[in-house]
Amino acid sequence: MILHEKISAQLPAWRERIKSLAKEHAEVKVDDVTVGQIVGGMRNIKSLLSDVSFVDPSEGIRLRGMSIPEVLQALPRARGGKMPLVGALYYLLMIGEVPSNEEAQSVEDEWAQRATVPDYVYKMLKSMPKETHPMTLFSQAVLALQNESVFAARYHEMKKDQYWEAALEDSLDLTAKLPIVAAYIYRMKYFGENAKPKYNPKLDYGANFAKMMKVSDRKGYTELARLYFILHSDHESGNVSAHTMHLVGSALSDPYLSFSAALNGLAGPLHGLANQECLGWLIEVKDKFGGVPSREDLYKFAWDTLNGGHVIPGYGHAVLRVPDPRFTAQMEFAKKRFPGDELVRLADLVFDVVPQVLKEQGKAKNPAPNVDAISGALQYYYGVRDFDFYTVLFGIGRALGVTANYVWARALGQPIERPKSLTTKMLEEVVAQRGV
Ligand code: HAX
Repeated sequence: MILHEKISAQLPAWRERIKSLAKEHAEVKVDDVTVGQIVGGMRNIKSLLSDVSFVDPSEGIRLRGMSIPEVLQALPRARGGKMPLVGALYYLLMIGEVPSNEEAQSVEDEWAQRATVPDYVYKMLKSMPKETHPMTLFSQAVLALQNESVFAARYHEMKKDQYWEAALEDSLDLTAKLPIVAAYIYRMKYFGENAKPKYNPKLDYGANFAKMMKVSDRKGYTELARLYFILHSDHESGNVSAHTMHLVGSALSDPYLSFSAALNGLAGPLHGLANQECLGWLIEVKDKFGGVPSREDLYKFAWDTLNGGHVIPGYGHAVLRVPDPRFTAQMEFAKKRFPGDELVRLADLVFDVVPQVLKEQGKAKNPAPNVDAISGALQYYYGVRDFDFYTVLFGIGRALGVTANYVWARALGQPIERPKSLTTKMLEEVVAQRGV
């Protein structure tokens, strides 16, 4: 298998680099931790290691060193499409190199071979109460699939340096099954259908997802699915979903257990659920004003949201200090394909007004839009209008980045994570001793 071969070839050199850092340079200081960071959600403490992606606050995400426009330009495209193959992105995340067409296709082929979901998973999903949130169903399905984990089955017979191979098997299996599970949840929950979605091995990952979702503009939605999964794949390792995957995986919980936990973090309104919240906010504006409001009306509405004690979803970021390039890529997609769409025009106006409002309020360190400010509007355009499903879509994309990180964490023998906590009294004593 291509990913296995390529990682095997790279491993000796990577292991040497990590060994040298751990053995010869362990005492070198990287950062100082402040009281503000400890009481402030560990913001910006440099304490995680990932070579898969990096977020530059003034520029945005780089996936294996490549910016979003570079990724969209350089990766092999799906036949007849303008967007790259999702398999090409997975290759890039796993291997750190832009694949050839054949290499990208071989990842797509791996997925096609593994794209089956056991019956008991469908039965379990069907038996849940109707009102269950789709993210709960999605996370449950991943947990149920844990039954199939190669990592868990082989754990007792594997040596430590073989963990990554089982992790790679699980990662390919899991990522192959996620679009099927997600499409099943969508059709079951909102359309009352129980047919098991069928993955067509002749189509790529994005095209299969569009087919299984049964949207009316399949061609357009195929391109959006490819873009969406690529943009949502990774955002370095400190965000809640990626960090959860890393933390749980560090206990050698297999990729299914770890990813189910990551999804539970993604389901929080300050993280992945923000796309659902954001579209809800846009529609509230649209309904209140009977369409796209004037600048003045929107300005007042944004202030009302803040004065009501709410955040404006889709704006602000813990690390970024500029408009998120993932927002920009989605906005460009929408403006190219359906510039007259009311929600897209509204999202554009919000982009013009809300940063100014947040600046005036003076609290948010970053008044610019993040990935969620527009993603729901695009789904809405293609007829996927059940907001609470949007975080599931995010989850499919996020699996690509966090499983690549998981494989490399096992390959490089990253240890169990265990930071140290202090009591409030201890912190106060530190402050008193320093005399500040
Ligand atoms: N609207 C109103 N207030 C905001 C705000 C926004 N969009 N963004 C930040 N603030 C406020 C914070 O609530 C905080 O207020 P308090 O001091 O009263 O607690 C203050 O500004 C400082 O926050 P910050 O340091 O700028 O931001 P944080 O790192 O604490 O939080 C968040 C980052 C993304 C959680 C935050 O900007 C937010 O809540 N945004 C809205 C929700 C959202 O869009 N989330 C999705 C983020 C992207 C993502 O992870 N997607 O999955």
